[in-house]
Amino acid sequence: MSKAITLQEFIMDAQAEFPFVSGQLTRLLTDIGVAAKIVNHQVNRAGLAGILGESGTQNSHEESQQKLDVFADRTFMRILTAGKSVAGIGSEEQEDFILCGDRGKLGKYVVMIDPLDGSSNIDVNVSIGTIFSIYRRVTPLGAALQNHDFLQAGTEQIVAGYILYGSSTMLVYTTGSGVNGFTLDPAVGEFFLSHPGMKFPDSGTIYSINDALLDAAPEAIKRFIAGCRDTKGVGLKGRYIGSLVTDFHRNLIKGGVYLYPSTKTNPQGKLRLMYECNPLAFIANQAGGLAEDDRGKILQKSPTHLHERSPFYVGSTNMMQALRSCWMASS
Ligand code: P6P
Repeated sequence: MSKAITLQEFIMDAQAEFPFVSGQLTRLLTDIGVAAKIVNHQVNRAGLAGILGESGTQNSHEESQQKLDVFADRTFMRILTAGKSVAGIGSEEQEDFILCGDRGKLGKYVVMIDPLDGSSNIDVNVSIGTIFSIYRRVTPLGAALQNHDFLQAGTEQIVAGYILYGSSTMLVYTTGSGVNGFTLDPAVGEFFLSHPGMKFPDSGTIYSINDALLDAAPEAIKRFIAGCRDTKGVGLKGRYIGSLVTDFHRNLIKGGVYLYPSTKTNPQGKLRLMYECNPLAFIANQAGGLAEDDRGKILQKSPTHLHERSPFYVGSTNMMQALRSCWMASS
């Protein structure tokens, strides 16, 4: 029986292919794994640790922060800063970019992160997740970080990944050479390679959308969902958990499409471009799927603000092409 490969071994093997690298990315990926284990431990005991519920504070979007939101944000900030590979961090839980100070002065990377997405599900024990993107800083090492170090198009991502705190805890990420999934074995506190070379099935039977948005959504979305429902026995299923990482991961494994549309009241939808849409779009593309907004490609968008929103449609190629046909038919 072949030896199970740990996340650390996988990361080190990947670095060996690039003999002249500094090792900062290896350290950064390792740090993400460590932070994930610490957050996972708290998520798994949320009901016991007095860490359920609201923290009494609000994030920059005036959304009440769950205690675990704050814990996850502080944990990733602390560990990524200590690792000295990161010069700055953009987080859903922080109004502005966070500079990593002296420790980050020679850091080659900036990180965009949603520390705990779907946190409104914590108190009802539904799976939640962390989503992250890694970019190379644009300004020279040692120089003061500028906005354009952070506000890069999704095509510039070096790494994108998510942690799913579910029935098991998984770390799924890509460095641009495919998508690999690692499952945490809590008995030994290690992530082991469990899902090498993850691929979206070309087609799927699942569509994921908040049905309450449909009346206010674009005609193309209404047309697409009507088509999903008019299956004449094909048997498409509506599955929507309301936790983006969980909905995305299920569709990645089984085949399907997730839609968070623009609406009349929210023309840019709800999801955030930098730390929700772009990382999952990079992963989707690397897994043979497609990801778009109302006008097509999402990774090419030039961001103007850390917290800007974007309509987001992502999933199996054949289903996304059917959605494209609905946009064409509605134009
Ligand atoms: P709605 C959670 O707040 C989140 O950002 C995603 O995890 C989730 O897919 C979406 O919002 C749910 O939004 O409007 O359907 O409750």
